[in-house]
Amino acid sequence: MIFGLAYLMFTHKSAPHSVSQGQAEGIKVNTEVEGISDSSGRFKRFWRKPPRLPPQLPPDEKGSIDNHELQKLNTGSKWVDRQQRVKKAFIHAWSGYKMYAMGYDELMPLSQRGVDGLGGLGATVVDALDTALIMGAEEVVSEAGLWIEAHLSDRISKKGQVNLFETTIRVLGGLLSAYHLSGGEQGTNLTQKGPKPTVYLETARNLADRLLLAFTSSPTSIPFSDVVLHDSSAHRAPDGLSSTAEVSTVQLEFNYLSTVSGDPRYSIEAMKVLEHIKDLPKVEGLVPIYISPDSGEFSGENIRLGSRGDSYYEYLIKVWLQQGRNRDGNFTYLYDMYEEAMRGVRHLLVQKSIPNGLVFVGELPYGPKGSFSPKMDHLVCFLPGTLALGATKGLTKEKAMKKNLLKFEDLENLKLAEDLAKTCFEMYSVTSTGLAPEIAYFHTEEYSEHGLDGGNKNSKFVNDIIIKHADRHNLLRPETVESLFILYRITEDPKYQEWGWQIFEAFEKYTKVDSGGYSSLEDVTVLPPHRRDKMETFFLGETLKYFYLLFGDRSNIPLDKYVFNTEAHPLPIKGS
Ligand code: DMJ
Repeated sequence: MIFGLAYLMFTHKSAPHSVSQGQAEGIKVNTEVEGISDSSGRFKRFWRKPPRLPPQLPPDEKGSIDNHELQKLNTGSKWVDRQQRVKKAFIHAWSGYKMYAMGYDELMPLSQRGVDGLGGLGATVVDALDTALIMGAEEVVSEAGLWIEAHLSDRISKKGQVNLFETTIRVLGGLLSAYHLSGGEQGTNLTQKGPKPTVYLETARNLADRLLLAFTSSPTSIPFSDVVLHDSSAHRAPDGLSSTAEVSTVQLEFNYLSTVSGDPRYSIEAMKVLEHIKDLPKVEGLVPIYISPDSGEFSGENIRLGSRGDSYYEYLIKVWLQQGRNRDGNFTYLYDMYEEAMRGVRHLLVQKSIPNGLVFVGELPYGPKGSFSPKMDHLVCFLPGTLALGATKGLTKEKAMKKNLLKFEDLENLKLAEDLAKTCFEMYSVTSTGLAPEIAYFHTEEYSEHGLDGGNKNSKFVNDIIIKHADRHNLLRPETVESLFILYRITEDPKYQEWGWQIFEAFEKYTKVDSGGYSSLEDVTVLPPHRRDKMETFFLGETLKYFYLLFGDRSNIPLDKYVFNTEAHPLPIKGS
């Protein structure tokens, strides 16, 4: 074990700069620092001929900037520029939505109209608001805030069927985050714009009171999947089953609402789900993707960390983290479930591709006795971030090591996190557009298919990753950027920022719509890619927020003080 630990510590030291040649060439040297220029030979000359100072004199005494300081300034302002590019992208996305779809759930940027795909609560407005607060996009804060104040409560009382999970993570989560970030609960007051924080809290309660019916109408602790807002009724999904990830991904939001409202009902109902799942039989901590609200049992044997399974694992650790340093023993079961599940992932789901050994997480569609499928949804790319967070609990790796907080298993999880983040990044690099498909398969001894590569013949991994025709779309999803952000914060390795920038540039190039907004793509393997005419709410709520935070200062929403819900809405950790 001691050798294993030493091995992990040595092999796991991140390379200080593993940016590829092509990437490095694409980096613009910032010109803001006096005496430095990017394209002219002056830059090289500056370095070749250092000023003739007596070597024994420290540079600061001569009033000059030393090389290290200069490099730091240069790098710093490069990321300030890049962060501003993300803010511009956010404003472009918002302006398209505002112009053609204000008040609808989503923008169709090519048809220049709105569509209600999530029940009609203006989901983009609420999903985008805390991103605007974090970026200091004051006009958006004011437009979104005023829309919420004027319309949302009315919509909540009049609209029809909404999905419990989608509405909780996007709308309830967005409102609660906006409440905190605009100064409610003496949170971080990021703005004077928009309505008073209590407007967000009251709207959140109004919504949650109806969503609660999904729990209280069910004969077990497992909620129904849908609620009809106008008649306050709750319903099963057509096949009677709820998704495991959906029922277990509402607790952060309901817990926080109980804390700030003083009403314990929200938290009690939501936590019953996890307490109930704790006692159900599992496969090395892994769970099937369906669960019945009628029997309270899992249904089927399909195990995966992609759709319908993903955020079950994410919330086990995040709900535990949410309780803060003084969390009592009542929550330890969540940490134990998380650790057991990650052991199960490492044992049953992780394999390496051939010929180049990309580490990936596959699926067990027929349970542990059935065959392994080397299929990985882009959704699984949340896992590197969650694993890293679970390992250091939001501290930097350096600090956690110094404080002797990392167990052998934490180091294993951190290593897996870094390997998987690399795979997720390569899912982008391997395609012609530089954007990931919705689903990838991995070439293994047991599984191969020819003629289904991503189109980028220069990628080393073009034969490792297989992309089927039906899976070639890109919905502007956030998971990889989310993991790059968390891994950058935790490992402090700048390669994660560079990878993020490469992905951001690909989004800019292929998904930006001139008249406003960004569009999903039909096929990321062909140039030019066909566009799909939809801007998902999570592009503003998550993808652009994570880019912005990845390129910015680590003190902005620190990971040991906030926990992000699965839709990237930060909620404060108790006592922080
Ligand atoms: C988001 O709504 C959330 O991140 C959810 O957990 C998974 N799917 C989308 C983003 O891809």
